[in-house]
Amino acid sequence: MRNVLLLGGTTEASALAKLLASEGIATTLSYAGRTDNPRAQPVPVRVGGFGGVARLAGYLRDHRVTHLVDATHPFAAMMSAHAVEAARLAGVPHVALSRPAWQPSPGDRWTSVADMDGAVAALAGPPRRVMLALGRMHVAMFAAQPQHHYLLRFVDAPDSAPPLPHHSLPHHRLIVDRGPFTVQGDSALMQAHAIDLLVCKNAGGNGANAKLIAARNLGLPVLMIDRPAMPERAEFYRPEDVLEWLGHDAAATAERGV
Ligand code: 3Y8
Ligand code: NAP
Repeated sequence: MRNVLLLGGTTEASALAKLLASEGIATTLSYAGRTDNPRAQPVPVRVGGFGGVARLAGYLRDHRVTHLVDATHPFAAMMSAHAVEAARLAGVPHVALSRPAWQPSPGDRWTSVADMDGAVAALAGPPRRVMLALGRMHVAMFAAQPQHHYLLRFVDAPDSAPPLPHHSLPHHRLIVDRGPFTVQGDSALMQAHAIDLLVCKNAGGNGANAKLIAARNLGLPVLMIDRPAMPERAEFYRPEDVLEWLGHDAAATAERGV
């Protein structure tokens, strides 16, 4: 009897949850609890951290999880590292469901930086009108470059208003919106705010690439933050491949008669 724990928070995770529900495969989707109203899912949902690797391994054992699927975002490096380690400790088969990194197309004006610090350093220089499409968790780092006008986009309105003490980012505007976004919407947003530089993570996938196409159409430069290192692991890019992996494995389990 398959019992899947699906670490979610991405478009691909939601697509897989729908597929597993339609196949009648017992699945629990897990959110960290970062947003106020996460998307409803067609499978049972749990919210909140597990409390580290050992506790995640304990969860896998206590809930008789038969397969762990890590479909978290490519920048959720700590969750992904914990998932690999906990699955090994608990002896539970593990696979990742991710998406290929975005590659520049002809006409793209990308400057790649290794990480968030690299993005902050790359913003040294005269004032610009910068769209920080990075969410909320790392915005405070950009206080090191207060000379720019920043357009911020968060999923939830911050508890404190303004989103950041004005002394840290004196010039900023906040948009509260969750993806997936559209090329038309992102183009209009960038033009309305006279954006001249886009900063984003190389998230991959289609849930957030609208801004890249919008920037290309508008001839805007992009500061692209490369992904953090991920542990060695089996990785799929399509929910259907995960289903096959589950089906294949279940057949093997049935053969072993366990
Ligand atoms: C809580 C679950 C679905 C999944 C939708 C995808 C697409 C829309 C694009 C921009 C970039 C950003 C951000 C983004 C996108 C999808 C996907 C994706 C980027 C939700 C969600 C959760 C989160 C957490 C949130 C982070 C933030 C990052 C906003 C739900 C909506 C910037 C990443 O306020 C906070 O603390 C937000 C934190 C981690 C990064 C950050 O540093 O702020 N995602 N995003 C998940 C959990 O609790 O476990 O609320 O429904 C999911 C999605 N966000 O099912 O439709 O597949 O990537 N999410 C980035 O890519 O740079 C927005 O604005 O252009
Ligand atoms: P992270 O930094 O890799 O993880 C930090 C800790 O948060 C983990 O050790 C774990 O806590 C908890 N956690 C993370 N994802 C979880 C999940 N799906 N279920 C239960 N606990 C989880 O993670 P993050 O970058 O903050 O991402 C958090 C969530 O937002 C993930 O679901 C991810 O898919 C989603 N998301 C992130 C981004 C991004 O830019 N980082 C973008 C879109 C969506 P414990 O150690 O206590 O278990």
